[in-house]
Amino acid sequence: MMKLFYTNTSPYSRKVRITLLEKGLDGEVEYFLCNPFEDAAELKSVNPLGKIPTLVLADGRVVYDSPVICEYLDTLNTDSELVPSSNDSRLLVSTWQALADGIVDASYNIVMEGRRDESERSQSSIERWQGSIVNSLKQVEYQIGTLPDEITMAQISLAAALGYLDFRLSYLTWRNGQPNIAAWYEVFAQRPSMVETQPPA
Ligand SMILES: N[C@@H](CCC(=O)N[C@@H](CS)C(=O)NCC(=O)O)C(=O)O
Repeated sequence: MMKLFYTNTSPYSRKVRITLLEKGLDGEVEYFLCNPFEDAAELKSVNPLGKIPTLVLADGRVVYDSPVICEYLDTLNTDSELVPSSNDSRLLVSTWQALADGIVDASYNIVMEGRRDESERSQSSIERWQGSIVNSLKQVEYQIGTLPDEITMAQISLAAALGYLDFRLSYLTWRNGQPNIAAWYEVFAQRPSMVETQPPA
């Protein structure tokens, strides 16, 4: 049995959980709730970075971070090919994943910055991260038609990012000015893997 260190609110963990469900591997994982900022001794004993998601394989090997975990999970069966094996498709999908993960990175940074004492908070950093989210969303709106027809890590990563924007940064109202992304997400968000992994209200 594999073991996944995760939380219900972590967008990177959600990406992995969606992947597990889409690959039909959900039953092969023990889910271990672990807040990296609190009781993280066990997590740190396997991952020196102390970050979630972290996956421990049945043979004890430890896998992180989220793109590496998802790439590994994709090799476990051939039910779907979430990371395409052909070079051009893989490049497209991996770059989509990097863009979506970058939106998550900037969003997560804003959330963490907001938790700092006001005297330590950097407004200029927050504005810079918001700028990169806005720019990235424009790019996604423009290139949404290049998503592969079949489900891949591109769609899963994008959906995890948009879900996190809704969850933590809804004031950015990302749907405004991005009708194509909004229409795409409305359909994708209905997948059971998305519904099951929704962050708590
Ligand atoms: N690039 C990593 C990012 C993982 C990450 O930053 N996870 C956050 C939770 S959402 C975390 O564990 N933070 C703890 C910390 O920064 O110490 C991935 O894709 O897995």
